[in-house]
Amino acid sequence: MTKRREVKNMSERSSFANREALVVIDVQNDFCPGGSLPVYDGDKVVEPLNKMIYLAARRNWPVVFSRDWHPEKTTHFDKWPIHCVAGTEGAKFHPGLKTDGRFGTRSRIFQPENIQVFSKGMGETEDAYSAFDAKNTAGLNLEDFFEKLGVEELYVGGLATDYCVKASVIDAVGKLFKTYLLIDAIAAVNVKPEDSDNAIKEMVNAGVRITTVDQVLKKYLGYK
Ligand code: VGL
Repeated sequence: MTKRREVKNMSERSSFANREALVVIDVQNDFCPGGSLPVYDGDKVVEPLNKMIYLAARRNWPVVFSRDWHPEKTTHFDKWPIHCVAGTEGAKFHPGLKTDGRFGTRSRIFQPENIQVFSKGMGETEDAYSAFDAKNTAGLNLEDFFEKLGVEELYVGGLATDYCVKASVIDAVGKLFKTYLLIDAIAAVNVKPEDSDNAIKEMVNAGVRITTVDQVLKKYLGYK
């Protein structure tokens, strides 16, 4: 397979291109305990993802938060309980998630230059499991956003392993991003108990690389 960096002429890119980016999938109240479509232990992803957001802040990696942002009426709710209706409490990000990406003290602040929310599933017949179906407030899709920033390598975590994480990761690999799944920063819906394992197998077969938050922190910051 051609490497992503061979797809576009490098000279079109900024010399300050960010090679890596963090993608946080759908860490919203409705997918967490107490929500309308709760993932068992869904909120366990918040702490490891905050560590990754800290790393992104330190290294100035772009950070993307995707979110389900559904209309009140959608065929998506024929398949699922009503969840993540745009503007509702359930659609908000988990309150513990560091969505501003801002760390440090007054004298030394770290915050990624590019930290953005991408919304999906706004159409009335749209499932939009994949973050690559999402758009930011300017109407830009995720692939074009990464292309502009020179991003080639993605670290992905969030909810849920067997739906939106899987769909996003498989799209990412298909679009030739070198893609890492943060195995300790995901959780599954598990309509059937084996769904999580099967989803991970599918992602691995598609070409994702498995890693842990601690491994990534060690690689880039030299400690956990
Ligand atoms: C999701 C089921 C329905 C997810 C979204 O975010 O994984 N799962 N809608």
